[in-house]
Amino acid sequence: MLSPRQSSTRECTSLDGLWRFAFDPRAAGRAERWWTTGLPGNAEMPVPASFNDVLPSREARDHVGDVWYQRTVRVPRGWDGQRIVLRFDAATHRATVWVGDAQVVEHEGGYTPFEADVTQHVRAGEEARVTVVVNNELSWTSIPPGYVQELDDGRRVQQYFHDFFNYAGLHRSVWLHTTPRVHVSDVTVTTTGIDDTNGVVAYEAVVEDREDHEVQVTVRDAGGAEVARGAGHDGTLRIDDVELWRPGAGYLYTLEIEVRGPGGELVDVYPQPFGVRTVAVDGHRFLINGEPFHFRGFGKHEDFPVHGRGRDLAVMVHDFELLKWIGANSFRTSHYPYDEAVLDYADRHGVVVIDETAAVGINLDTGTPILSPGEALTTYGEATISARTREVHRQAIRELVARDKNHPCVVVWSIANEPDTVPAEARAYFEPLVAETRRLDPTRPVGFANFMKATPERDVVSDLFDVLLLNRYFGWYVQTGDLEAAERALETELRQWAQRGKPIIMTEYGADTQAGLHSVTSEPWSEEFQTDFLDMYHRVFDRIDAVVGEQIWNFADFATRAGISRVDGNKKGVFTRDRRPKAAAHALRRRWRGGA
Ligand code: BDP
Repeated sequence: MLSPRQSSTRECTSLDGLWRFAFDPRAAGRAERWWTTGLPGNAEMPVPASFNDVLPSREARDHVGDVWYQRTVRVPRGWDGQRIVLRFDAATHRATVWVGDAQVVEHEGGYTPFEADVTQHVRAGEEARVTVVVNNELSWTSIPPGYVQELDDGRRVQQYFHDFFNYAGLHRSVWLHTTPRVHVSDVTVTTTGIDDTNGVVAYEAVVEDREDHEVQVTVRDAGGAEVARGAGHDGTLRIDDVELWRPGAGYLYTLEIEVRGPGGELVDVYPQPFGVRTVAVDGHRFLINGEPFHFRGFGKHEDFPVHGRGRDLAVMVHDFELLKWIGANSFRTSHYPYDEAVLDYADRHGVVVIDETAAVGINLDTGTPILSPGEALTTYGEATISARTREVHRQAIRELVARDKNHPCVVVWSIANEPDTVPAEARAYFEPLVAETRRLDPTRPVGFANFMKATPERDVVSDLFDVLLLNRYFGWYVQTGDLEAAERALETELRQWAQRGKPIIMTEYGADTQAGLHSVTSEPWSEEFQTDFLDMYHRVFDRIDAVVGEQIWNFADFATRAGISRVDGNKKGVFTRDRRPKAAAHALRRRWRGGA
């Protein structure tokens, strides 16, 4: 799905700001048709933001069920005759939208965009009422999964198997924008070859209602100069003296797609940024533009006080600057697709991204107290993770690839985090999903973040994937505090994985650390322990050639639901939740930047 972009034929207005808001735990609004009557009460809610921590109440934080957002928007007078589109960058975890009294769209999945053609429901120059019901429940057929527990006292409690708070609401921007009736509705740009001086890219543009219309494309360099041109809705283009997109130097071109009518008149123009770069796996090596790449960075979260998972450009830029400060060159969008502004920024600044779906917690065998469901359930089964879940997961992969395929920063698709890949059923579950990901995008390696219990002897799916993404906690969840034993266990297992002949990227390793807690004897939870723990992992990585990536868990402390192993959230951050460095941050900076 294309990002809304302005051009000489397209206009865009933001619907971000304060919206009317109401909690609706008993789903009364659907029965009472609140989209026709307005919302009860006088609460207001900022968009974008998670609603949970904005209002200081337990009910708000722990709300399970529907919440409603409503506002009016005046449609610009000059939009008469245009196709008008209402777009949500995300609604977590599902939403139904009305314009006036008409339902215009429904969407499942909390981290990918959706839109509706609302031309029939609005008039240029007049006001329109937009109402959205957002539901935050996780079920056995949602991605991520969960279930709602009904307590004896009538309360409903959301249970889930992932270790981050179930923030919800309109986390990302809302847009009203125009396109011409005949318009570009999709574009794919891929690099098909590079040599010392030239790059060849293939493009494919989809144009709606394009009878008698022609497509022309122009490639412009970062300064706006034309460097290649072509015609037709698909083709290949050669860029001489090409400037490659490289880690640390995110050079971007723009493919300008023009649709022209029968008389040659300009009907639509859509500018699509892209980078020229290749990605490949060769034995143990991970190659970007044919050169070995070593991932240094973190698993992150979209998480910050008060607005939860809400889009925040100040925090986003600050985080990127901290990545640069510490010498990181990459991160993983653990554990869901991030706001598109994050990927746009990474494209421009040459930051490498492992892009992950929201399929986290497909695992009822974690054994960790924070995640275990408390009942003896098996991961795969008719009543738990079933073929129906897999179809929702498949759709989540489709929407991720559709949104992010043109981002040069994205070099790996991670289709799940720590699923249960020990039982035989895991193979039947994952085989079609891997095939689907490759079909959708044959140009990028596919992986999933492997859980500690799925050792080389026990895991039944890793051979299906191109890269081995491993999450390991030797020295923390096992051999707690004993870094000597942990070092031996880590090295032994990594050497086993290395025999598979694929690149290994360590996508998680880390220790909870209370900022300000110090210890002469390097006790767990102290800043000294976190530093020693990471040093130990790095010693091991440096001894094993197959390890081509180190992404620490986590960039910053983040919110989780309450539990006996979480004190005000997960503390594995190298930065605190408000982005102050722990001692490990300085140690990492020395490793990753040397003297620089
Ligand atoms: C892994 C998960 C991650 C958790 C982390 C932890 O992938 O989401 O936050 O462990 O326990 O299991 O800190």
